[in-house]
Amino acid sequence: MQEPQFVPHSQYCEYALEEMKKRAADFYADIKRRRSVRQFSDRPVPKEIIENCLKAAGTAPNGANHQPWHFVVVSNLEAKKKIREAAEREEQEFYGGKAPQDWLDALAHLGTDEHKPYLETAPYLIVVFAQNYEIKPDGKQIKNYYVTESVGIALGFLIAALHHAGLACLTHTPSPMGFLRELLNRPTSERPYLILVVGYPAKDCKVPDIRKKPLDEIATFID
Ligand code: IYR
Repeated sequence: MQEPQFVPHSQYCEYALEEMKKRAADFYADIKRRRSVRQFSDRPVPKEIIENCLKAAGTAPNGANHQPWHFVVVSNLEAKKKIREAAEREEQEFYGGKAPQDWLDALAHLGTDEHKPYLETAPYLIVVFAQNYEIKPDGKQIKNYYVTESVGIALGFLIAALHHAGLACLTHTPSPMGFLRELLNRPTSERPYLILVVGYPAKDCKVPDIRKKPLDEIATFID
């Protein structure tokens, strides 16, 4: 067993209370402007921005620090086309009878359907994979822990980082997503988790008129 090694937490930065209050309020004001968009511009985005957002995602807390995620960044048009075609095939089934009526009813206000042109238009598709286990170069299999939670947290960091940089994104989950593993040549130890569509919103982009629940509905304080 490995002995724990500790170093001083020298990067922690404490703010004065007023500053802390302002930072919390400012962060909320900024993140609440974020919207999932389904109309993307094809304007290119420098890869460096995506790389830094991914580095931010990679700092997420996770099970046993195994970092059980892999991000495949697809900007190649042919590859995006293949993903679009496969995703639209799944969605045609979903909207054409596979999805139960209550699910379709729940989605109605978003105006979604089987057409996913943004999978081709947006400059980047970040395909997120969850690693159920890791195969080390010597062939040894390492089990991962809290994989779904860990990848969800990293994805949250990624979405916040992209928004902070000034980009829009869409969390897209064609179901089932098995085709992504084959298309992107990922090992069987990984399962496709989600496609994050990333870019600038289209000039005439519209978003659904929806509300977020107020604090008293999402939180309970026991003082
Ligand atoms: N994957 C489908 C359906 C869909 C499901 C949920 I839950 C959403 O919040 C939105 C869409 C699609 O992308 O159309």
